[in-house]
Amino acid sequence: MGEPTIFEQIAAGDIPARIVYETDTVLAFLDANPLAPGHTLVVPKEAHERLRDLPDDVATDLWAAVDELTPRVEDAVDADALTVGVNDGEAAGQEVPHVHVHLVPRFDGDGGGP
Ligand code: DGP
Repeated sequence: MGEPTIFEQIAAGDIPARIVYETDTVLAFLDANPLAPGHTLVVPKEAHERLRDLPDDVATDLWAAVDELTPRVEDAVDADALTVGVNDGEAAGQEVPHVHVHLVPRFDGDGGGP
């Protein structure tokens, strides 16, 4: 076993984070380097590096949480839309080797986006 990922350490309570949602298998917390107010990361508690590595039950729980959280995050910051994304692999910009889904609130005319 390798070193626990930073997101496993957050799930274990060893690193503080602004946790906004938790189930037995999934955690969501505010991104430490937000692209917009309310930028949230949704992660499986179990560490898997790539989407392709997720067992079916973990993937199901992760996407169910994303589905539940998208309206909540958007409404919480009164956003007009959300960018929902996964950097799946280093060449795609993935810095933390633990699957995470970005929920980035978007505002009319904010000029951002992938
Ligand atoms: P990515 O480039 O897709 O791997 O995004 C990693 C995100 O993780 C980046 O937006 C910043 C965030 N992040 C990294 N370390 C921490 C941390 O210790 N706490 C929190 N809350 N977010 C972190």
